[in-house]
Formats: sequence, C-alpha cells, structure tokens
Amino acid sequence: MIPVRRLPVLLVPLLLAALVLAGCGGDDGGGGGAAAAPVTGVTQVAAKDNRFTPAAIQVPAGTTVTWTFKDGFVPHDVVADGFTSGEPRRKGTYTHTFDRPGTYPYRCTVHDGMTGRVVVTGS
Ligand SMILES: [Cu+2]
Repeated sequence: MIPVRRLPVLLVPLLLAALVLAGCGGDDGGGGGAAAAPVTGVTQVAAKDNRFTPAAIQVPAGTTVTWTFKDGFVPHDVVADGFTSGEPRRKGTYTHTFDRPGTYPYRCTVHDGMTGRVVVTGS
C-alpha cells in the first residue's frame, strides 16, 4: 500500500503531464489545430503568429471565406488543391468562394505545419 501522505507527491507528475498536454493542445492551433472540430459561423481566417485562426472552419456551400494577412514582417500564403492566394504576403486579404461541398485542406507554403481546413457543407 502507498502511504496516504505520499499521494500528493505522486500527483505532481500527473498534474505536470496534464499541463504539458494542455499546452500542446493550445500550441498546435496552426498545425494539429487544423484537425480539430471546425468552427461554424465564421468566414474570416487570420494568418497571424504563424498560424491560421481558426485553423478549421465549416461553412455552407456558396460562402466566401476571407483570409487576412496580419503578421507584419512575416509573409504567408494560402495554398490548396484548386486555389491559391499567390505570392506570400504580409498584409491585405485573400478571398475564395466555396461552391462545392467537401473538405478543403490548405497550407502556408512558407511555414511547415501552418495549415488549415475549410469544410463546406451542402447549402
Ligand atoms: Cu505562413
């Protein structure tokens, strides 16, 4: 048996592990975040802090999505199969209208792991 007074000591590593895991979840908003459940009711995506926020959105077919480049000196682009924002840029916006239902993963070609996803549902 483990003495009761030893339990708090044993809990510390568990708490630290939980914090680390929580931290990872928050950090990969640009990478693994794209795999998270898509956000609905949003048509604006910010390219900032080397990530797309929200990384994943869900919109009905026919929706125009606007990406805003707002990372100052750091240029980004939006590249997917079928559409691209062109040259990486530091400011301004890029828009794309999604006419067909489907899942559209995209990425920034400048930054590994800077990815996003648009899920288009039937209108
Ligand atoms: Cu980028």
